Amino acid sequence: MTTVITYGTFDLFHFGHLELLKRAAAYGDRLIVVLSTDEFNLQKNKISRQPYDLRKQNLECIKFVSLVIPENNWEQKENDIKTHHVNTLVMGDDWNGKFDYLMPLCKVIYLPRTPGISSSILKEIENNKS
Ligand code: C2G
Repeated sequence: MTTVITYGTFDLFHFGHLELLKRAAAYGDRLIVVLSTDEFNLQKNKISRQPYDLRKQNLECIKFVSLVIPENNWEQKENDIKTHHVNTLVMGDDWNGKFDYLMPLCKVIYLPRTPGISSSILKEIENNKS
């Protein structure tokens, strides 16, 4: 059983998120998504449109997502990797290099972001409509 892990806010879930998760899932038998809490988003200078529970529901509908757990801080990754016996951490390449310090614990892979879509773009569209 090989385990992949990834982290994010996944606000206003969109095809860029799905493409990332789909590619990440291909690196193992199960995919764990560590979802930023509303409180942690504030530390990331992000205010998500959707609350944690709704963002969690969205992710739990995806058949190749095995588990969704909360991301409460920047420091928990090492413990997450050990607790869940993670083989590979996958992130979009906007994070390129940022998690290399975890390489002794697991493989770290950065995948190209899907161009042309982001939660911020969707928020802009929503703002312009209202
Ligand atoms: N992503 C992508 N393509 C997009 C948008 C997002 O591949 N068009 C990827 C990001 O690179 C990230 C994941 O989807 O790997 C989730 O994106 P966000 O919800 O924006 O997550 P982020 O704020 O980057 O949080 O500790 C790490 C942070 O929690 C990551």
